[in-house]
Amino acid sequence: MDKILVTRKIPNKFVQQLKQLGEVQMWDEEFEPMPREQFLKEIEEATACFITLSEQIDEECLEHAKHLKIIANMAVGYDNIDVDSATKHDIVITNTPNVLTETTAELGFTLMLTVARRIIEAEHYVQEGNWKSWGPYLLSGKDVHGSTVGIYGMGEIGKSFARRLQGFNTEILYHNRSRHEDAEQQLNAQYVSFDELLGRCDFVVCTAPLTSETADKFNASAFSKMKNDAIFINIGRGAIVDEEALIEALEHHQIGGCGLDVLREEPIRLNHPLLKMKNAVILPHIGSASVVTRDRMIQLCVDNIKAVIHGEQPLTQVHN
Ligand code: 8YV
Repeated sequence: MDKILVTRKIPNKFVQQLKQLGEVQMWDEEFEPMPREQFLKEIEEATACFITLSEQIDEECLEHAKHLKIIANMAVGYDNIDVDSATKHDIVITNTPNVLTETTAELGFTLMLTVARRIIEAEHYVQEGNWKSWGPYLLSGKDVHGSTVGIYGMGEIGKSFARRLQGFNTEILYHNRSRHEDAEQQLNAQYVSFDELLGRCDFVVCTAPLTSETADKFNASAFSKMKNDAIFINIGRGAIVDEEALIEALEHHQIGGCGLDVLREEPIRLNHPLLKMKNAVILPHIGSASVVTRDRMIQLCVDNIKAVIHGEQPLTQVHN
């Protein structure tokens, strides 16, 4: 009988589907990852494995996975997986593209407006009893409408973000490793170099995946090229940003503010300097977190596992 390892507690409706395919071994915690040692032990017997970003799939893990045919990653990003090694071990890797595009772009947009209009500061101001009177520039922020917005990473989420900008009368610039003529024609997005994007934009939004090309792309040099009141948003991956350089840039008013849904180290440690900065809004990696989208992501993982166990092509296989 096939053994299916699930490294996080998922709703029973999905467990029931997996039980039709084999014996299910599920880690019973929703907010805590399975300890690495236990994971390495459990994966030895598994034919299929459902994982989240908390699991690192490296050579050590793959060597333990003697019977494994598929790893279904509950995320579109798969920088937690050594895909080349997995391919050598004949293990199929799948991710969850498309189903989360709109929800993730929506979170990015929320974050941009939140930082631009200083919503978190404003809410704290009210909660802390500071709202005594009205002032001409009280908590005044920055307009998105009429601004220039730069998208770094014009994949599906980048395009979805650009679609949302259409109602805001913005100039849209983008930088990507390759040009996207569909985005240029349909969304009026203009392809520019990375430096031009940094220099011209009022908002710079990173939606890129983490790769060797994007790692540390937003470093001291990048922040020094941005406008002093520019707002930086990251919904891609934390390691695309040199956080020390970002903190310096915020402290020295090289940029105006930032909104981050992804961090180099997740969860962020409570004494992290970014948490003390008024012009930084930090979220706990909730880009795709709507109930409907999380359901769709889990269902896609289940469908991929089902296909591989039945000897069919998975729906969304990752290739390097
Ligand atoms: C997920 C994400 O919420 O899909 C991704 O790559 O970053 C998010 O949508 C997260 O990865 C959960 O595993």
